[in-house]
Amino acid sequence: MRKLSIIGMPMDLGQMRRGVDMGPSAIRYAGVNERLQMLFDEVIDLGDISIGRPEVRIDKESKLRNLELIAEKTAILADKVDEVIQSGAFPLVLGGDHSIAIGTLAGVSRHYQNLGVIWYDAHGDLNTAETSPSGNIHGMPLAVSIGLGHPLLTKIGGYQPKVKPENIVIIGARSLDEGERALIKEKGIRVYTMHEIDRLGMTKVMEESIQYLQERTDGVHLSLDLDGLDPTDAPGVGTPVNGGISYRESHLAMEMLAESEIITSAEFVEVNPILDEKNKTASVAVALMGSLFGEKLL
Ligand code: 6HN
Ligand code: MN
Ligand code: MN
Ligand code: MN
Repeated sequence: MRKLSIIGMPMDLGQMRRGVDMGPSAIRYAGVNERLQMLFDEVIDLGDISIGRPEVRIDKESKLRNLELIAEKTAILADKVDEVIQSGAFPLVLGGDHSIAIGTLAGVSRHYQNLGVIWYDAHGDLNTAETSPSGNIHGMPLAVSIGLGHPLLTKIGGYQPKVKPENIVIIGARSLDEGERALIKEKGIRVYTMHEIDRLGMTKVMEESIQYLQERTDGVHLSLDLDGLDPTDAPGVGTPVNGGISYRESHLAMEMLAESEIITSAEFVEVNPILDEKNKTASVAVALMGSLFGEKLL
């Protein structure tokens, strides 16, 4: 029996643009439950994790925005994701800004010896307090997950790292900060930038990524930041970058992941309905979920 559990994480504390906290509502409004019900025996919507309306607080020492709150809320998400996996269901997390991945990965990684991650994003999200140009934690979750960053974040769940750098594949990168580039080289993180996607084509990029992860991991988490797509296809995001992955390429990527059956958990993040055009970006997210979970055209 194929079960899916949806967890909403309406958190906008990892960046400065309000509205991304409405991401889960926008994605539900776009029909996620109905769409996925066709593809699973059971879809359970667990509702949203409560974030409240906390005031912005900047950590004096590290200068990190909302550090303690993010640590607290992502730890709650980690436990929820853990419970879902224990229940035998596939965890699907709806963001929220990308800092929520700190929690998702902390929960998922309890269940795998060699967790793999596909980071579908215009950005690397590999900053630390030292390298971050913004102090925004949504630019840091992948670094946190490999054990780099503020201990309040890296130590969630009591162990680190959550993921080994060599088990990560970044797809769609086109805006990397200097410190992130250095880290990618130092740690040997596999990255398919837009350059590789243009040159090789998405088919080859996905074939290689899937084979690479199949060879070394026992589960793969898909962390899909909607800003990985081109802003013409996904305008409702807080940090858009031109020259992104197309809607069609993204569908192809999701369809190939569905065929490969490697994905064991997923999150869709950075949907901001306030910045969107008639809920287009949430609708794109739901359409991509359809492909990821095995919807067929014929
Ligand atoms: N995201 N690299 C920039 C920063 O502020 O660290 C942008 C991060 C964007 C993060 O889109 O999830
Ligand atoms: Mn991101
Ligand atoms: Mn991004
Ligand atoms: Mn499709």
